[in-house]
Amino acid sequence: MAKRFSADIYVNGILNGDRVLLSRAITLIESKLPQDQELAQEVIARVLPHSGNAVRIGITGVPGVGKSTFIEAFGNYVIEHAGKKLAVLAIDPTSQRTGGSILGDKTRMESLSINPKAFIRPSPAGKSLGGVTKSTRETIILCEAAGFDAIIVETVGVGQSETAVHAMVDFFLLLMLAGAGDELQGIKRGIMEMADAIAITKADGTNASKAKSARAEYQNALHLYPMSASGWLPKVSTCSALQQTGLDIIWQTITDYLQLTQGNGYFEKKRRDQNLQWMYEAIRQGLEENFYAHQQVKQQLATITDQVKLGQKSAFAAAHELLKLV
Ligand SMILES: Nc1nc2c(ncn2[C@@H]2O[C@H](COP(=O)(O)OP(=O)(O)O)[C@@H](O)[C@H]2O)c(=O)[nH]1
Ligand SMILES: [Mg+2]
Repeated sequence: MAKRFSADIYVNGILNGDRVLLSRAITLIESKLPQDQELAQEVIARVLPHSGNAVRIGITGVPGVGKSTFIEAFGNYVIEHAGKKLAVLAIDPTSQRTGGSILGDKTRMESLSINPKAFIRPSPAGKSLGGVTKSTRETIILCEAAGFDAIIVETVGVGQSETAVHAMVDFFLLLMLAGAGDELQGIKRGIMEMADAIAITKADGTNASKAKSARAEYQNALHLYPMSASGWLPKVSTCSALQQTGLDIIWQTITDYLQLTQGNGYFEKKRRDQNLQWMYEAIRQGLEENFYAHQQVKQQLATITDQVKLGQKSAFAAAHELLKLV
């Protein structure tokens, strides 16, 4: 077990932008030990008033679309040209198995990972999507309190992770390849609808013209969607992380979006709604944890599971019986 400091040390460290203590506090958040969780919650509560000042950007796209390479190039751009301090987090409930997430390919983020104005943190291992989501939300708060004013949350685009990321960011960017076909890219209708911008990646070399026509195609497709409550019309652009082109347009799109939604109140409303959603999810998770930790549930779960398996009890009756124990 890692050494545990007092809450004061974590809080002061974070507020002073101490990266080591920030990292340690995130480890605390990710820990399953009840003592760690208790301390983590105290630290979060105390730094919370200092959070909320970053632009939170979600990035998704199928494996191979170029997320890691893009985040490296775009991250450096945002630091250099917008003067931001950037934290890069990931939501990847599979990272333990595949090693596929940000630090799995740290080589693609070599320059960003040594940039003193960047902080890169991989997805916590060995957690369910719900667990990863909770840790990442809390990590956003700590990073903001530590002075990071741009947060990128990457998702590997499996299962429900896009929805989870969408629910914790201000701006959602979908990366797509030209000519790969929607099915090939695993793009379910819902994901394009969540996007505030789409960037066609790898728009360089022989791929440049294909990327350009894909851009027009997707922009047309987006016009068919109903106008979002934000009043924002999603933008499609092309970029090349390799040649570092199109990054400025994407950053400009994000600033345009912020200007519009901060002006019309949508930004604040979305943050408030997300906050409530965090609360309800925390309640649901707390109830579930309490349930499974309950002594009588622990004692009877195996027996009742067997009864359901053998058809001696209906699933509904079994659930009801167990729920009554708590
Ligand atoms: N030509 C070109 N190749 C790229 C570009 N961005 C990424 N790639 C390549 O695409 C592959 C997948 O990139 P990666 O960033 O690992 O994708 P991820 O799985 O979405 O994180 C790698 O071989 C990259 O070198 C780009 O802008 N142009
Ligand atoms: Mg990657």
